[in-house]
Amino acid sequence: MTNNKYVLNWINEMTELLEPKGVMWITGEENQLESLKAEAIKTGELILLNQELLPGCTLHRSAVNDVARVEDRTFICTSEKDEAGPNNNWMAPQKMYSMLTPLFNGVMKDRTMYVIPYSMGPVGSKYSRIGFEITDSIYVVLNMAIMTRVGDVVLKALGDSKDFVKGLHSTAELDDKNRYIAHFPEDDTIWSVNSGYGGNVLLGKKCFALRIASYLGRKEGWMAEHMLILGVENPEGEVKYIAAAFPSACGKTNLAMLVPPEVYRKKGYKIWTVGDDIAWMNIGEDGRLYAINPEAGFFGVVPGTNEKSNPNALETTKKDTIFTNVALNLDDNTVWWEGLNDNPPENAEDWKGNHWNGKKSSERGAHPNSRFTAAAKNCPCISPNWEDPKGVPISAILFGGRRAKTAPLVYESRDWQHGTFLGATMASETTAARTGDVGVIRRDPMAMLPFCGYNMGDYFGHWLEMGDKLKDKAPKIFHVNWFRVDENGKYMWPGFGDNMRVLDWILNRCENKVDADEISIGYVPKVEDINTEGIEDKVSPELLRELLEVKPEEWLADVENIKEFFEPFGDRLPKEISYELEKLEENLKN
Ligand code: GTP
Ligand code: SPV
Ligand code: MN
Repeated sequence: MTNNKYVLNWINEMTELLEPKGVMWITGEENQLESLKAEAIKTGELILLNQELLPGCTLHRSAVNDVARVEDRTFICTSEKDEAGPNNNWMAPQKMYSMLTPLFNGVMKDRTMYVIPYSMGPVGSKYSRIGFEITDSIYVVLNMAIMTRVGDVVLKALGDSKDFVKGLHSTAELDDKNRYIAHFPEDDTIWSVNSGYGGNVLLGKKCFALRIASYLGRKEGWMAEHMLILGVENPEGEVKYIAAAFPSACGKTNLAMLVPPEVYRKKGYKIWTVGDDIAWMNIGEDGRLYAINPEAGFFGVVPGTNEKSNPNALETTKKDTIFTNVALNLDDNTVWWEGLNDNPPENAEDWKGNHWNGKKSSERGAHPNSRFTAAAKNCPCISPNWEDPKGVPISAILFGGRRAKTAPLVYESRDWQHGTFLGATMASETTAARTGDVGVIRRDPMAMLPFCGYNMGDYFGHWLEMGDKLKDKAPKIFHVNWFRVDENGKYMWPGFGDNMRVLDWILNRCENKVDADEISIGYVPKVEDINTEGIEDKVSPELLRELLEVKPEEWLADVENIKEFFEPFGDRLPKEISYELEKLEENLKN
């Protein structure tokens, strides 16, 4: 397959460790992937869905105790503990290798070892990176073939270089105490064992494109971020790009594929999707910040996706999609999930494969973190520039999360340093995308808490350095919150397509077209500058005022919580961030 001696040496070493029944290199050819799919259907690893209604689509059920990322089993293994920081679980590399080696020893005796050469980013872009994933799971192979560019083209692009990430994965099916997702940033290596689920096993995604890449980005002067990328086309046909970091299951895919409200569509506005989860950002020749989407597909949250909330995502999943952990309608062999429609199937199987009557059962049909894996090229609003090797220039960066209170609908930072502080102090209610409690407020800087491959104190420093380099060409930084609730616990803002109205204000700010009020936390919109044409019945000026309200007592409580969160970072917390925190407290008290 390749003469690259670094690749071959490593593959030989791994083959000796894993003792596979056979080895198969993934070439990227359609017929190879098709025959693997057929094999997985035969063994039950995949269920073939109705091929007339959902051509090429399959359903996969993961083990019931293996349905989300496991942050408590995820490690950054650097020589120094401080390098990993208080934001990560740490173990010395040698200790982790020694602990995991016996788990991998002979683990593929009865299985085929698949070798997947893959590229994060368009093959040939100077910003792209190459990785290999060794796995014993066809599900992983087929997902990687959608989520990344795989096969011979990648080997060709690599040539004889030793610049690649070595990923090892085995589903293993051991006791779940033996589940480990270990990263060795100093060796460009990832070892994942005993999980079959998404972010734990699709090693190009969170493991490489965020944890390893953030580490590389700091060394090399670029950024790997948990951000969607979208383009807003105005009636004049100009496209401005926005990148936005929201924590897992907090609305990136939905915002990236937004359908503007009718009043905007009529005028000729359009949204183009570049990416829905990860952005790699570099300073371009003109000194601006450019983003590429390193992925080639979407691994999106299924529940809540419907014709109204996200028609583009729904359309994207109509062909060649792998559904994971949704309900199976036995009458027509299609899939169903909570929030698709009000008509759950009666004759069905739930995500665990148990017989399920959706009209009678009080149990869920789909797991809250059920997912679709679908190709970006099948998305109706995919940007014509989504594979541009130089990326797209970013005008604005958004931070946001799920905050029932405290955070207003939108506000703007005073400058890059203050914007970095906004990111560093982000918080959100936890979701089902990770195992653990749901709905608990936690601080999640830049939505990167589970994904930053090094000490977050240094990460904030890296953000500040990027700002120093970008100077007046830096994107403006904003904070948004679609999730504020009223006293009955109901969302106050309609969200989804109507988020366009907030993007509109943001771009107007970027072009100095509207004024704003400077208050303690930054700039907030004047109520009359948020366009509510067409939703006046839902969003009155009073409601908008409430959505934008900043209550000093809530914010001062937040300040205390931020201090507690920053504490363990000690000296690694940049002084600029401490300064911004002091200034915020002072502003709130005055
Ligand atoms: P990851 O793939 O885990 O990184 O998640 P994500 O950030 O892409 O989140 P996604 O867009 O899939 O949204 C997660 C959930 O939030 C879904 O159930 C959506 O229906 C819901 N959601 C998204 N946008 C909005 C919004 O504007 N308002 C409300 N109320 N809910 C939203
Ligand atoms: C997330 O949890 O942020 C995801 C899904 O995008 S996973 O790939 O599992 O990380
Ligand atoms: Mn994500």
